[in-house]
Amino acid sequence: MLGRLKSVFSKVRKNVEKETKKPVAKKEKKPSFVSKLNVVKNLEKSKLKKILEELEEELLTNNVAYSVTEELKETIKNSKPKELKKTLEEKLKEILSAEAIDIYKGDKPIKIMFVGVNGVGKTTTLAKLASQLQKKKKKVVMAAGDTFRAAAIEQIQAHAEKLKINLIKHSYGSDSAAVAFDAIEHAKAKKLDYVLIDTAGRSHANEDLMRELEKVKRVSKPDFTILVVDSLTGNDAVDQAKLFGEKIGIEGVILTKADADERGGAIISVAHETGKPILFLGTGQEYKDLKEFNADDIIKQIL
Ligand SMILES: Nc1nc2c(ncn2[C@@H]2O[C@H](COP(=O)(O)OP(=O)(O)OP(=O)(O)O)[C@@H](O)[C@H]2O)c(=O)[nH]1
Ligand SMILES: [Mg+2]
Repeated sequence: MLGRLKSVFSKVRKNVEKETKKPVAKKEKKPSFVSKLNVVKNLEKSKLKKILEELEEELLTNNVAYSVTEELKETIKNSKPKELKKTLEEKLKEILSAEAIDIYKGDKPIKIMFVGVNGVGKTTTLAKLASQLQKKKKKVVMAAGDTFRAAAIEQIQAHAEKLKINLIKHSYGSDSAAVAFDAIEHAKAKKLDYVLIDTAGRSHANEDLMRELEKVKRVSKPDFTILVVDSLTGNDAVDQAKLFGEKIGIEGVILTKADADERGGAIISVAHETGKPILFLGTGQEYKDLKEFNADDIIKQIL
């Protein structure tokens, strides 16, 4: 999934290395040039421009946001040619290592609300997390907070039945906040560990729907509001993350469909633009396909 980014970064390193070596051949004629070349930006101007333009284009094509691309270019320019890999490693680490949150710690019941635009994978991800929590011997209740989309309640009910997990549901058209509230009361009465609250998908540009989501949040006071983002949506993923972050407030992000994403840039972009931790990557359609996010692993795959 990160193969394309790997080749982009390996190419820029090779290009810089190639250009760095050139003046060494002319060492006798121009010794001063060699000593001046302590950082990449001292490369011959036209060569540097070409290398960086090529990099920029390739990063943008692979869903790396413009702002991140600019930062990466700056990082490269200021790096010592021989230390390019290390400098990039540090930069990516800085981008990907937002202060972690621990969804396994807190007072019972721990309430997690899933938000995001339509079809990104909220309900599936909620069910995957429910299944993983169950494996950790945690007692979970799910709240069918999507009372809007046709068949949304049946969809989450099917997961609840398959996983043998309690589901609190109301009828279609009812108040989503009330469903969440009832699920929390249920969890308190039964001394459960987790309440996982599903919500209806909505565009971040729809003010009314965003207000409704604010209400669910106000009523349920989740410990963690998690934005679910589809990695395939590219730059829109960044806009979603920014707007949901501003309007609703989020503690972390889950990127889904990483299994189908050949570009990989969404990971870097979303992490950079939100400053929030990526908690998991969705890597398929089955319950097991939710992998804890590990920045070091990702960096190893990129560089
Ligand atoms: N390949 C792949 N498919 C996924 C992943 N996560 C979710 N899906 C699929 O994406 C589709 C939409 O998933 P849902 O969970 O219904 O998405 P949602 O955000 O709840 O959708 P709405 O409730 O309509 O807003 C389903 O077909 C899922 O199986 C993933 O990590 N990888
Ligand atoms: Mg859903």
